[in-house]
Amino acid sequence: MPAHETLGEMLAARGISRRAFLKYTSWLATLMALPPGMAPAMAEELAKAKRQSVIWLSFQECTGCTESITRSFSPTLEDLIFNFISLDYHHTLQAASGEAAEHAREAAMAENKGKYVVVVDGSVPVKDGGIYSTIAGISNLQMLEETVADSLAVIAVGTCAAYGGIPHANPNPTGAVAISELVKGKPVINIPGCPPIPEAMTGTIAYLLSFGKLPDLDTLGRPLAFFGESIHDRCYRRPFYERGLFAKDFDDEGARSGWCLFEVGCKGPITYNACATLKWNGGVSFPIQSGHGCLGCSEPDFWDKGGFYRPLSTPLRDITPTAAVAAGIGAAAGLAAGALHRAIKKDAAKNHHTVTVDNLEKSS
Ligand code: FSX
Repeated sequence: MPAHETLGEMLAARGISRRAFLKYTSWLATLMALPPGMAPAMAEELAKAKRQSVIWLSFQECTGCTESITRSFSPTLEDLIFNFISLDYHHTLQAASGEAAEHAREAAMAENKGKYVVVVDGSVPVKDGGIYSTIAGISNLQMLEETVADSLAVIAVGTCAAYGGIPHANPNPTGAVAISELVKGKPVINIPGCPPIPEAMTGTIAYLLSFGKLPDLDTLGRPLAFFGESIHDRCYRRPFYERGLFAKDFDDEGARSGWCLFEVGCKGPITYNACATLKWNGGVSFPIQSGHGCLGCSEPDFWDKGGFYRPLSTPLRDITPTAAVAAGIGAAAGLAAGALHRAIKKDAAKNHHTVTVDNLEKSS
């Protein structure tokens, strides 16, 4: 795509009609909970936008985040949006290597001073002067500091970049930290998930391009459009939870009947992400639909919290009904637990904090 070409021109050249483009922005606007009528404005602004320079840095990570975004269902308009940006530097995807790659990063920074977006995946090791991860002869810390200095904004993709992730897990031998702990004076958007949902990444970039501003964020810096509701809020197994119908084992009758996975450790009630609505692989499925509870990978310290197969709190387990009264007490327990979680969430919303394992357990 020529540098002067707008997205609208590029789409027209590829045979994408305005109607199809409007359909896409309507979907995106709905997804991001924008007010009615914003879709045409979004289409207009996005069509006028020119290439956005993006510098993508990968530090301590497993490359799952890049795998996720590159394997979004293709070909789609999301791909075009991604093609539309000028991805000037990306450790995994760039053809250039060595000095040529570093020159590309420096050139992009010089040519787009104050305008480029830095996407970071992976955490940064700061112990012992940051020697545990170096690229191009400099520490990750140095590369981050010099790259963000003249940027417009920073997007930390993946749980490693957003909170430290697995490299930060106890005993954290490299002193891994989150990007937001190191970047000062620039806005940082967190898109956690191990890995994050591709549409949460492309949607956030599209929003930045369309409106030239950050989307609404929660207290953890996550776009509310994708992280405003818990997995539990939108889970298709929720009716079973409300009725007190829980799988006790991954191979019992409840599991085979698709009942709620709360008692086999699902972290859906305290995990904020769009897995239950956007799903994965083009909307095919998500872990809970495949029979496994949510691990809570888009929340801070999910790895250290562990307990992947332990229920979150005790009220349901403690009053697990006997067969004789299963129907009555089971339903009541489910309703009580539902009420408890709703009360905690209401308090969280009122006080602008996120429901975590700690405050859920404290309240139980
Ligand atoms: Fe971390 Fe991403 Fe998990 Fe992996 O880049 S969020 S380990 S999916 O790759 O950083």
